[in-house]
Amino acid sequence: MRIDVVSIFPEYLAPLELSLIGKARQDGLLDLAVHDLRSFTTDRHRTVDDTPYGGGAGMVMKPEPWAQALAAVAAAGPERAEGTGKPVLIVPSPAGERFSQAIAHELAEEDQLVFACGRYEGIDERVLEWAAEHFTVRPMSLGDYVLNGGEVAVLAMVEAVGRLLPGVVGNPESLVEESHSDGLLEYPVYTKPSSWRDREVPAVLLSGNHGKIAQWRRHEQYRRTAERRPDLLETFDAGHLPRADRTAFGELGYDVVDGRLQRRPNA
Ligand code: JDN
Repeated sequence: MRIDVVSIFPEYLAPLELSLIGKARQDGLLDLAVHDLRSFTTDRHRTVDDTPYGGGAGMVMKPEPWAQALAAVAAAGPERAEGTGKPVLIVPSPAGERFSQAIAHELAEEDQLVFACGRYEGIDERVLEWAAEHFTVRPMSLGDYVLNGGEVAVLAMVEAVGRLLPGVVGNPESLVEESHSDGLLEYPVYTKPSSWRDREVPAVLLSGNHGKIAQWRRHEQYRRTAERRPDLLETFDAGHLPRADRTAFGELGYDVVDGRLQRRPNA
């Protein structure tokens, strides 16, 4: 996969040299380049912003440097086979679609991703309209909070996508049993010593009974998800649960109705 990131703070993306993603680049599994938006300006002062039409606080990113940068990274992208779709342009924005594990999996199938990091009050909207001729444009938000610019969101999205690429995570099984891969939060984990500061590891985990351990872990996932993210249970497929799992949900205040979990009144 080819990834291009355009930013006025290219140094902000330095962590992409490290750890798993840095290793994937070294191993040739990921071709990643970071570009300074200012290198696509033509004026003496390398201007990237201007005042907003209609007034208001802050500055807006000028369209022309963005058009030059995006045209350059699209042209330098990988050879595209006939019938291959456009590259995907991801624009971090609090006004974007909510990023998720499902979207990370979609993006991991693409041959080129371009990330456009806005700063100030954002990028002139016409850039996104124009870019739709060359890219599939996806404004994207990590969550309902506001950052100072897109760079930190790009670090998160590149890591989430990069670790799904073939060969990047050493043991692909570690991608299967993790939070959100099955729509539930992960179960709690423990390591040695079995007794630590008068706190014991749950006995079932020391029992050697792998069926019991799997069931305990699944029920812990249900408990945690009900406690911390009950919204995830609204779409959980409860159609084919074993009786013990239905009972576990019953104890958490949920009934199974038409294959869906339903919160019991006054539970
Ligand atoms: O995802 B964000 O919170 C975000 C904030 C800003 C941005 C892009 C993304 N550009 C300016 C602020």
